[in-house]
Amino acid sequence: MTTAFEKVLVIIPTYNEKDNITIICDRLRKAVDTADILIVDDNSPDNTGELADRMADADPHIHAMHRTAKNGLGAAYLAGFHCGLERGYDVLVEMDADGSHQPEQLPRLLAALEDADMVKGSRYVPGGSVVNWPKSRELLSRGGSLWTRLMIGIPVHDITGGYNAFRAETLRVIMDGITSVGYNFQVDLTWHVQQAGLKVVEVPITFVERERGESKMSGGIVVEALAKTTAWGLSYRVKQFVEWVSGLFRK
Ligand SMILES: Nc1nc2c(ncn2[C@@H]2O[C@H](COP(=O)(O)OP(=O)(O)O)[C@@H](O)[C@H]2O)c(=O)[nH]1
Ligand SMILES: [Mg+2]
Repeated sequence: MTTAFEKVLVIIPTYNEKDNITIICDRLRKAVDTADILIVDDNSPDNTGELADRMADADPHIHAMHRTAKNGLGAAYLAGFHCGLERGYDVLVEMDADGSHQPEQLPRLLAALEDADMVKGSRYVPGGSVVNWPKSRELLSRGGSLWTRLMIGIPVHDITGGYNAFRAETLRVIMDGITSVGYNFQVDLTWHVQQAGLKVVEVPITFVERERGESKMSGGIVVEALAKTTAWGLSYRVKQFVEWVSGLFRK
C-alpha cells in the first residue's frame, strides 16, 4: 500500500499482550509495509517486552520502548509520541495490541488524513460497527460518547475511540496540554485538536473485541473520564454563557 505520507509511525501500547503482539505486528506489516511500529511496553509481567525486543531485532521496521511500570495508556502514548516526533515522523497513529483496531483499515485512516489534522476511526458513524462486545460495554461506550458530546458540544460520534491518526504538526500544537492518563486520554486529544481550530475527520471502522488476553478497562478509568468530561463541559458551557451575556450588552 502506498500513502501520501513518507514516514508513518504506528504506536502500540502493551500491558500483558504476549499472545497478541506478534499477530498484530504481522498484520500491520502486511497491511502498510512502509509504516514503522513502536511498541511501548510498561514492564509487562508476561514478558511482552522481551518478545517486543526479539521482534525489533528481527525487523528494522519494529522498535520497542520499555517503561518501568504500568502508568496508564495515555502516559505510554505520550512517551511514544515524543519519541516519534523527535525522530521526524510525519504521521503518528494509535493502535491497540489486541486486534480491536484492524491494521487492514489503516489505509482508510491515512487517506482521510490527507485532508485533515486528525482522523478518528469511528464505530458510531454509518459503516462503522462493533463486533463481539457485550451489550453492557457498548452501552457504556455509546453513553460516554453521547455524554461527552452533550457536555463539550463536540461534533464527534466516537469521542472515546482509540484508533487515531495525527499529523506530526497537530501533536506538536496540542501535546503539552494533555493531562489524562487513562482512556479519557482519547477524549483529551480530540478536544484539544478541536479547540486548536484543527480539523478532525471520522472514518468508519469495524472494532473487534479481543479474543486473547484481558482488558485493562477499570472503574477508575470510567470515573476519570466522567469527572474530567463533566468539568470541561461545565467550564465550556459557562464560557459560552458569559460570551452570550456580554453579546447582549454589546448590542
Ligand atoms: N503500556 C501500557 N499499555 C496499556 C496500559 N493499559 C492498557 N494498555 C494497552 O492499551 C490497549 C487497550 O487496552 P485494552 O485492555 O484492550 O482496553 P479495552 O479495549 O478498552 O478493553 C492494549 O494494547 C493494552 O495492552 C498501560 O497502562 N500501559
Ligand atoms: Mg481492547
